[in-house]
Amino acid sequence: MTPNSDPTVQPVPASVVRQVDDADTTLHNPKLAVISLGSNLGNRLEALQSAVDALADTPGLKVKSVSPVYETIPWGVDPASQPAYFNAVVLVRTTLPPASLLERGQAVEEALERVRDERWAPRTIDVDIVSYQDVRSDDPRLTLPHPRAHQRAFVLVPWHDVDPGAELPGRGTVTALLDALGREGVTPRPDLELSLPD
Ligand code: A4P
Ligand code: MG
Repeated sequence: MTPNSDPTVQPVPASVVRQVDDADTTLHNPKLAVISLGSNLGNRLEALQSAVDALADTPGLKVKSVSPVYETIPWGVDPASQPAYFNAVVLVRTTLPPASLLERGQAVEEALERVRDERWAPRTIDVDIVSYQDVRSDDPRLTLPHPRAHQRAFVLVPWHDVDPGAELPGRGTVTALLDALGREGVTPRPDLELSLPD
């Protein structure tokens, strides 16, 4: 189903990870949040890029890194029933509290004309908050960390690219989670690239 699904294809080297200067001090006491982007309808790359741009345009938020793009087999549904996803992970520093960050993510989804019908239906864009610093929450409106992130190579692989030492609060390191889970169904697309707005 994926055009580039050769299992011998190696992950994209970290050198292509888009990153800005760590010395950025324009936000006062920002928190680090990890955001997962997914699209499997319409122009998938354009949707991911629009989401990155909209996040970067958010007051109180700076995009720190943008991962390479991966083509991924739909998770949670019959893989033959939906188009393949493009997935990426964005690291942000933000002074927005978690609820406001979720609201902003949902506004980005609305702006990209995402239609909400059944669960896990194809979508132009999905913006999920994977983690927000070390915050833990069971609130169904915003569960932190994201309750399914540890089971999803399409989240862990690009997250590992942008932050190889990352830890999923309560679940362990991303490296260990990936070692246990494997990278099946997650194919690098080195021909595609997301840019980080200036
Ligand atoms: N919500 C709770 N916690 C969070 C969080 N940490 N981040 C609530 C974002 N939202 C959170 O989400 C449903 C509700 O979850 C929201 O009202 C929000 O308050 P939704 O985006 O409206 O619906 P959904 O995305 O269809 O449901 P769900 O359960 O969030 O789905 P997932 O888990 O996001 O999975 N396969 C591949 N290969 N790639 C993908 O990107 N994505 C999904 C969606 C399924 N399969 C996929 C992919
Ligand atoms: Mg979602």
